[in-house]
Amino acid sequence: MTSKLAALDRWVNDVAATTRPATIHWCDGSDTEYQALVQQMLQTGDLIELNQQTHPGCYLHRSNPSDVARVEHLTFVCTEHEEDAGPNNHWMAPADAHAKIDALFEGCMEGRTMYVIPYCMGPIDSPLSRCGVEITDSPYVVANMRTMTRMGAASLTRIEREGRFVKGLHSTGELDPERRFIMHFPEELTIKSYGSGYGGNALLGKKCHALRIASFQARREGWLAEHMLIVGIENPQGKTHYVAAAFPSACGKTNLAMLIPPEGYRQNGWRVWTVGDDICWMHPGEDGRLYAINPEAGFFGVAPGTSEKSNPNALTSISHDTIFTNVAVTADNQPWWEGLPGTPVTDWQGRPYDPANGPAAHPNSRFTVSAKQCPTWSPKAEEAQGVPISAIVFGGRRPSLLPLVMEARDWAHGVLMGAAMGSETTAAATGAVGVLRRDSMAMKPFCGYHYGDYFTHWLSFDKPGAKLPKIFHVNWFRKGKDGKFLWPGFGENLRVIEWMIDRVDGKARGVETPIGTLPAAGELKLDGLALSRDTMAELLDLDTSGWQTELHAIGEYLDSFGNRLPSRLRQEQLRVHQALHTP
Ligand code: GTP
Ligand code: SPV
Ligand code: MN
Repeated sequence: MTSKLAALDRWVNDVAATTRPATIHWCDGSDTEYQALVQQMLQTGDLIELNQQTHPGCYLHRSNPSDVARVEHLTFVCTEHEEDAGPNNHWMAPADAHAKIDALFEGCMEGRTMYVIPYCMGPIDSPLSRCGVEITDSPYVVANMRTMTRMGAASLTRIEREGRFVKGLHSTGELDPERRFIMHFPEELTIKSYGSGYGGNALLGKKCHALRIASFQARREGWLAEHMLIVGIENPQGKTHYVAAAFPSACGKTNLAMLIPPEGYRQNGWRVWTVGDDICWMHPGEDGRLYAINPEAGFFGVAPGTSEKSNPNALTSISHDTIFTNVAVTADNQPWWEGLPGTPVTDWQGRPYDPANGPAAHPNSRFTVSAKQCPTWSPKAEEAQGVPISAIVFGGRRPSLLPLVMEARDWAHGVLMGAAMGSETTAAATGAVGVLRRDSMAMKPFCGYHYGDYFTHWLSFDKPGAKLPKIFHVNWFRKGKDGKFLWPGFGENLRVIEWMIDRVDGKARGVETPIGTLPAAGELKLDGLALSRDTMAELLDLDTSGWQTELHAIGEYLDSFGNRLPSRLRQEQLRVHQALHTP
C-alpha cells in the first residue's frame, strides 16, 4: 500500500531505507487487523492469554524489567536554540540528535515488519484535533495505539486531506538503557524514539505528540495542551459543569475522572461523566470560554490501587478487551495487583510470587482500555466542539502545608498556583519515589518548550472578552502526625468539587486569606463522613510561617527561569508573600 500524500510516502520510504524491514504494513485500524496482531503476539510471547472466562479479550504483556516507565533523563527537546527548550527540558542540538539516533535506527528492523500507524488525536471530525503517523516495529505499540487513539483508515483520509501530520519514528531496539533516547524536534513536528517499548516512551501519540509537540504548537496557535483530566459533574437540577484538573503522574487523574459520588449524592441525583483521564486540549471559543477535547480514545491507567472501593468504573471498564502491562496473575490466571482481593502466584516478571522481591505487580503497571468501555463515558467526549470548562484544578502529593482546597483570586494568581505546584515523585517515571519536586501544571516532564514562555502563554489568556474558568488548588494527600492521609479521597472528593461549583455559581462565599479563598465554616458538606473537627481544621489551616517559607522557595524557583519569566508572575508571588507578612 501507499498513500496519496507524497510527503507521507516519501517519509515511509526513507525510513524503510534506513531501518530495512522485511515488510511494511499500513494499519487500517480494523478488528481483523487487531485480532491478527493479537494472535501473532500470543505466538511470539509478546502477549500472554489471561483467563478468558473471567476476562474475555484480556491479555498480559510483560515488558523488559529495565523498561517499565518513562525515562525523563533520556528524553530530549531538540529546538534550534538551546534556550527555547528551557531549563525544564534536556536539550540536544537537532543535527546532533538526528545523527545520534539515526545511527541507532540503521538496519534495526531487518527481517521484521514495519508498521505505519496513521492516527488522529481527538474526534476525527473536530477542528481541534491533530493528526500524526507513527512508524514502529512493535506490534504491542500498534495494539495500544489502536486503543489510545483514533487509528487507521479514517485518520489517513484526514491526513491526506490536510497534508500536515506529526512524524513519529519508533523502534523497540535492543532495550539497552545505554541505547535509549526519546527525542522531540518541535520545529520539525518530528519525534524519534529508540530503545524502549513502554507507554509514554513508545506510544508516540500520547506524551510525545499530544503534550510535548502539541504544547509547542498550542503556544504558536493560541491554545493549551495540558496534562489534565476532564470530568463532567451533573447536579440534581441536570446542569453539568466540566472541570479540568492537572495532577502529576500517578496522583489521581484517572480516579477523579471516573469518580463515583458518595451514596447520599447518588440518591440526590448527582452524576459524573468521564471525558478524559490524562490529556486535555483547550481552545478559546467564540463566547470567550475555554473549550476542551480529550485527544485520546482510551485509558493507559495505573493498575495498582484500582479496586472496587477506589475506582469501580475503571474496574468495570477493564473486565474485558484490555491489555495489561506488568501486572501479576492469580492461580486461575486472572490479572492481579496490590489493592485487589485474591492472591498473586506469579509476579510481574513472570516469577513465582515472593514478597521478598517487592510488590507482585510493578508499581507502574498499567491497563490499556478503550474509553467506550467506561460506564461513565460522556457522550460529549465525541463532540467536535469540545466541552466548556468551568473550573481548572491544580494539585499534587503534598504531605503538609497545602490545604485540602483553595481558590485563586484571579487568573494570574491561578497561574501562580499552577506554576508553584509541587508533588512527591511516583513510579510513573524511573528514579527515586517520594521526593518533593516542583512540577508546574503537572507538565515538568511534558512541556515542549521553556517554562518561562509557557507561563507567559498561560497569562496571555486573560484578555478582554475572555470568560475564563475559576482556578483552584487541591491536596488529597495531606498527612497527619501518624503518617496517614487525613482526607478519605476518591469518591468523597466530590464534596470538594461541589464547593468549587458553588463558587463558580456564586453560591458559596468562602473566606479570603493571603493564599486564596478557602471554604467558610459549614460550606463543605461533610454529612455522613467520619471526620473529626480537628482533622477538618488541620486540612484547612493556614500555617503563616510555613507559607512564608514556601513563598520564598517559590520565588527562588521562578527566578530559575531567568529573563524568560514573565514579570507579572513574579509580581504575583511578591503580592502573596507580602500579604502573608501583613498582620
Ligand atoms: P498518570 O496516568 O500517571 O498520569 O496518573 P493519574 O494521575 O491518572 O493517576 P491515578 O488516578 O491512576 O492515581 C494513582 C494513584 O493515586 C493510586 O495510588 C491511587 O490510590 C492514588 N489516588 C488517587 N486518588 C486519590 C485520593 O483521592 N486520595 C488518595 N489518598 N490517593 C489517591
Ligand atoms: C504518565 O506517566 O503521566 C502517564 C503514563 O500517563 S505514560 O503514558 O507512560 O506517560
Ligand atoms: Mn499522565
